[in-house]
Amino acid sequence: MNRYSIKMRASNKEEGHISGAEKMIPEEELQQYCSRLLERALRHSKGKPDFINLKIEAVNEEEIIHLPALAVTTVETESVSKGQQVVLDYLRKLNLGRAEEIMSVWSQSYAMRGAILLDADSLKRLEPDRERGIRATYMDMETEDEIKRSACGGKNHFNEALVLATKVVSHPNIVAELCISDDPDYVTGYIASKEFGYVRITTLKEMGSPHGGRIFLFRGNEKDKEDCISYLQKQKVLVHVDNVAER
Ligand code: PML
Ligand code: MG
Repeated sequence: MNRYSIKMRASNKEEGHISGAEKMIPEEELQQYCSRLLERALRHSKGKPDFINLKIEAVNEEEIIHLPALAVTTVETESVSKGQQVVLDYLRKLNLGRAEEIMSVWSQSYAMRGAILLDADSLKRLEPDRERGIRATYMDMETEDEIKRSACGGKNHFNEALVLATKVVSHPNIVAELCISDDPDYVTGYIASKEFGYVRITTLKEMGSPHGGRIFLFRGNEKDKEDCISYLQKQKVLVHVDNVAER
């Protein structure tokens, strides 16, 4: 099967980054997805873009690795502070001694297109370009389910985030990922790790807030860091989302 990667990003002068998306789809679906992603860029709750970039590249099937999706747990929280407490508890369960300090770095990711890559112990930021951050790319979901397939051109926060988190935390040097959506009308966020899977937290920010971003928590040496950045930005990954386990 001939597959193509599509990357969409949209921005404007006032807001900066507005929207971004990743797909890796069969050639027959290329036209349909380009128009869906364009639609998504034009109708985003963060604002009207004055710049839209659609990048399309052929993908060699042999380069793709296939991963099962992380198991999913949902924690219902009725306030932002309770949601943040859940994240803190998981950071501690992962033996991350500087959990509060890690949480306080999160806000530095809010205006970035990519994520912060943070040394989990020294709390040093490791991205070569700190304004842009590290963007995990070249990934999509793999599913036999026709309904999921046809829905995935529009934005499905959960499916897309589960795919991204599965790719990210599968790297041996990533300890965990933290995410709050930057979409003003979406308040569910998560902490993902190999140990605890994908833990959704239903309130991680106030409704209406455009502040969101990601931290990838890393543990390793300089060589591991180079491998990790290359994996996050270049490795092609398809994530099976059928039979997602609920914890
Ligand atoms: C985003 O806006 O890209 C992040 C979405 C987080 C999804 C959290 C969830 O619903 O599980
Ligand atoms: Mg967004």
